[in-house]
This record gives sequence, structure tokens and C-alpha cells, in this order.
Amino acid sequence: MIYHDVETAPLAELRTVQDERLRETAVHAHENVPFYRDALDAAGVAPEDVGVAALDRLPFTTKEDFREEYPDGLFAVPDAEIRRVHASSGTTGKPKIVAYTEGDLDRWRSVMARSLAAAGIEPGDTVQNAYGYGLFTGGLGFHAGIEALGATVVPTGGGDTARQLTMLEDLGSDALACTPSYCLYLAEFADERGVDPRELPVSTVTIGAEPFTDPMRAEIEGALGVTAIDVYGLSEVIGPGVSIECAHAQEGLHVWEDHFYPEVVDPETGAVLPEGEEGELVLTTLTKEALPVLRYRTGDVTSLTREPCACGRTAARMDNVTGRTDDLLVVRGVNVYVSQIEAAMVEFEAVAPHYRIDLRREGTMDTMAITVEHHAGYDGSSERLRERIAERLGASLDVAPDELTVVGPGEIERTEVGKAKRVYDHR
Ligand code: DLL
Repeated sequence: MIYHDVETAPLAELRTVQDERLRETAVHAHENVPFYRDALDAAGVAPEDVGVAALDRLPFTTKEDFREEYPDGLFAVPDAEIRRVHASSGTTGKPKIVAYTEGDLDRWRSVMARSLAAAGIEPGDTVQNAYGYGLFTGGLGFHAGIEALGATVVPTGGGDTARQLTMLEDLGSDALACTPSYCLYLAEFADERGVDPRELPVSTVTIGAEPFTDPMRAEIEGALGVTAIDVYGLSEVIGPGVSIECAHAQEGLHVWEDHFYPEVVDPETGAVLPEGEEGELVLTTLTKEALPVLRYRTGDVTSLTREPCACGRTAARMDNVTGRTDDLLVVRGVNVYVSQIEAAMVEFEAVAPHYRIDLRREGTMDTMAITVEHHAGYDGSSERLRERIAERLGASLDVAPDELTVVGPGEIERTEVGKAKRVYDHR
């Protein structure tokens, strides 16, 4: 279902809207945020001249800037106009505090409703929302969008998996919203309770908030008998609802470009990359009042395409984010991406999609230990499986793990609330 006409607007029309909104955003940020006034002045950019064409003349905003301006240095409106704050959980240090005016909350609701409609969810459907409620943007972001679409929200929030399962079964929810790792956990939990997860009423899950590879998605779809739709967003820009796949084609995530302008840049040089090339996603908000951000370096690795989508939507699509620029684990000077390890694991039918990576330093030497779990149904030799995985990892990684352990089902700790943690860097 197309929720808003702008989704199928001709590109030229969209450009006009973007140009106007970019200028308004730059003027607003320059007028009200000393950080942006200084940054634009230093770059010699007059905010009235800002547009899509010369956007790369604008400096970037980084996570570091959020840290330095903590908690509210980047806010662009007086406190009295702020209706809500959220915070993103940083792995280190203080979180990033983000703010919304009444208008921001309206627009967020509406991009979320649009996203859910693109995912195939319809007014009248019931959606169980298992994203955490609270400072995290997932719970309340989805909640408002589900209601705005005219669907029924079951606000279970994160955790209490027994109750999640009961609610799903008894209320007959059509859709479920949760992280990909939680989705797998729920399927496993159901199985253990003698409930066939494929018999659950849910036909769509919207998975996001953490990276996953395509084979991991296939596991989810197979385990629950659902269509798993990738939904992306981040607190600094708004929360969930920046982009989503359409159920129609499931080929890339439609970026709601009338609100968020996407670019992909070379993470090293910052140069804007052409369509199709992989790099770091940079986002500029076009309609945010409380917290406008110009050219925000998300750290998320993806590429963009403007090829028309079979669903008729005209906005740019971004590729599934399988990693972050800082997801790179440097082990003994060699680059290893978590997604490379995940992709290798999920190729094995006997291996469950749960793993952990432990990095340590012994003396001056980095060590990497990988732990994987075999499926409950696997009755072959753990040692033989271990050898095969080691061989497979050897083919794709430039550094072999120092330790590779295959453990039994359920032995790797699951994340019931929040985002899955897979990498433990003890260095
Ligand atoms: O995770 C917002 C969200 C909630 C998105 C629910 C989707 C569903 P933050 O906590 O600020 O916001 O974390 C944002 O999570 O920069 C990515 O690294 C990662 N991320 C979010 N969605 C995806 C996704 C929410 N679909 C950070 N695929 C982002 C991969 C994702 N990574």
C-alpha cells in the first residue's frame, strides 16, 4: 500500500522539495545552533545557498560532535518546544541525547506509518511491538507508527518471551516488530515449549536495529514462516523509519528522501561515491526542528541505487547494512569484519545462527576466539564440524581464529532485551 503520494513522485519534483527543505534546514541550524553557525561559516557556506547540488561543500557532523556537544548543544529550539527526548546507547561513554518537537513527533509517526505500509502491514492489522520502550527509539517509534497507520499495537516491549509467545498466539497478531536476533530467540523459545513457530499467526516481521546478513534473514524466514522486512534508522536522525524494504520487491530499503537526504561517502577521504559503490552512509535531515543534522556520518556501510523499484516508489534505495565502518576488528594488524564471520557460519546447516567473538591481548599479541553453536538436531561429530568451519573461515579471513569452539544448543547467551552483543573486545 502506498501511504503518501510523495512516495511515487517524479524525481524532479522530489528534488525541488529537497532543495527547499535543505535550505530551510541549513538556515535554521545556522541561526539556532552555534556548532553549525561556526561550521558553516568556517566552510564559507552561506546557509541560503545550500542545496542538493553542492551539498558536499558542507562539513560533516560526527558521533564525536554529539559527544562534545552533550547533552543538548546541538538542539535548535528552546527547551519549551521540546516534547520528548530519547537516547541512543553508546557502547562507551555517554549516550547521545536526541530531541523532538511536536512537529518532529508528527513527522516521525507519519514516516513510520509509511514504512509499515511499505512492509505490507495494513490498517486493521495487529502488530506486536517487541522493540524496547524507553529511551531507545525502537519501541515508541514503532508504537506511534502502528497507531497512525490505523493498525492495532500490542505493546509488549522487549523481553518476557513467555508472555510474548502467549500474546502472539492468543491475539493472532499479523505482524511482529523486533530485532533479528530476538526473532531467532523467540522461534527457539517457542520450539522448546512445544509450539511450532511456523504455526504462529504472524506473516511479517520487521527486523532492524542491528546488522544481519541475508542468510541470517533466510534463517528467520524459515524458522517462523514469515517475510522478514529490513527496517533501518538511527536516533541521531530520528529513530526507526529512515528507510525500509517494500514487501513487493524486497530489493533494497527505500529511503524517505523527502525527510532524509542520503549520500554514500568514502570512509577514508569523505568523497561522495557514485551510485552502486559501497561506502559510509551520510544522512541530512530535511524537516527536523529540534535536532537538525547536516551530513551525519552514520558509520553504517551500504550503497545507494536510483534504479526504479518494481513497487513504483521513486526514492533512492540503500542496500542492507551488514556492517559498520567501526565494525572492523583489527586482529594482529589484519582487518576482519564481523559480517564475514557471520556469513561463513550461517552457510553450515548444522550451525545455529548464534556466535560470539572474543578478542584478547596476550602480551603484545592479539588473539581471537570464536564460539559457535550447533543446532539441536545435529548429531554428528563436533570435532568434524569444527574442522569444517575452521577450513571455511580460513578461506574468507586473512587471519585464522586462535580458538574455535563448537558448543551445544543454547550455550551462547541470548539477548532478550536490546541489541545482540556478539563481539567482546577485552583488549
Ligand atoms: O536502532 C533505530 C531502530 C529501531 C531501527 C528499530 C530499526 C528498528 P539506534 O539505537 O540509534 O537506533 O541505533 C542505530 O543501529 O546506526 C545501525 O548501526 C544499526 N541499525 C539500525 N537499523 C539497522 C538495520 C535504532 N536495519 C544503529 N540493519 C544504526 C543494520 C541497523 N543495522
